[in-house]
Amino acid sequence: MSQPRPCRATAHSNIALVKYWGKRDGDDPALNLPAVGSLSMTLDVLRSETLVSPAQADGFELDGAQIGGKPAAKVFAHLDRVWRLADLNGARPPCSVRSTNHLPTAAGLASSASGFAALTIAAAGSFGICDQLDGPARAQLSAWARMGSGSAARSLWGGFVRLDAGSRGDGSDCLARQLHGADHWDLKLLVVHTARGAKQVGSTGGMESSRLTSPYYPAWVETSPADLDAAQTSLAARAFEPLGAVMEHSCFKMHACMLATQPPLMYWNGATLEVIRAVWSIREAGGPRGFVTSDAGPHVKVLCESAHAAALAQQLREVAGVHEVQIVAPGPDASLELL
Ligand code: 2P0
Repeated sequence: MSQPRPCRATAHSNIALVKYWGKRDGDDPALNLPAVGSLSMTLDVLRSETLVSPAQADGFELDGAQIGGKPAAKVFAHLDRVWRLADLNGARPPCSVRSTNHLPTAAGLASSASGFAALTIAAAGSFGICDQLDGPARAQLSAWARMGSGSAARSLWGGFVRLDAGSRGDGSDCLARQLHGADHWDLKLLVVHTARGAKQVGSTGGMESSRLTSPYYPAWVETSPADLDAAQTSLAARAFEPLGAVMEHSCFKMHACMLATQPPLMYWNGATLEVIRAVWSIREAGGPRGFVTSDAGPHVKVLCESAHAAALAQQLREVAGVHEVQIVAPGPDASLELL
């Protein structure tokens, strides 16, 4: 290959209904193998668009600003990884990477999921590895995206996606797959913003710290497979209450494990708790039913049936400390465009 081709990829963010937290101990860290499987919903409006094109020297632009330092180094290292994994000869040619995040970056809203998925796809297209995302290419790129960021493996597909932890040391059974397309079930996720700006402790360091110090970590890993299977069954049957219940359980187990980490990982703020309590009291009072989840950040995501979304969103906008409530639907597959 002489020159990279200009290619653009779009990948949508995803929110785990059953969470990933922790990496497998003892296997090659470069493979970034999760200790637990996860199940996610891909989101329609929250997405990353990434353009990879030939350049005189490596450059990374995010939302129109030149970026250097660690974030840029991670991007270039991922380009090197894709180059190496594709068995391409010689040195990787320099590339310009231009990304737009249609979501807040590094605030616990899965920007690394959509970002690394889009980067992987755009790089693969640019390096001539694939022209379109057929089934095998999508599965291959999902595994490569995972090496950049675990949750990115799920953003290759739209709808509802399961990522299995697997057990083989080479990661060959750590695979993501689509369980259902976006039209399987008319659900909505309310993204309740309770803060602005980036989170303080990144996920990668946080989960490693939990593995090393949280006494609840072994229980978290041991009980996760049952949650995954229960969620998959409820999802297939479109059984809302059981899906919501297991989703909340997975979320609170993960946060219990985080809280028992030394030093504690507390990603919430006061408004996070107010929103959780509001969702519960509305539900208990027979109002629009929602179930909560939250990630490595202070925002709350509320799963509800479409018919209840607008009314529930309106009530949550009135909770003190809430900046914004977005109503998000299941989103589409990631896509690739040769320019
Ligand atoms: C998830 N999170 O399943 C969980 C829930 C955060 C809490 O995946 O180290 O950025 O790059 O593999 O994918 C965030 O972790 O971590 C995440 P790395 P990633 O969505």
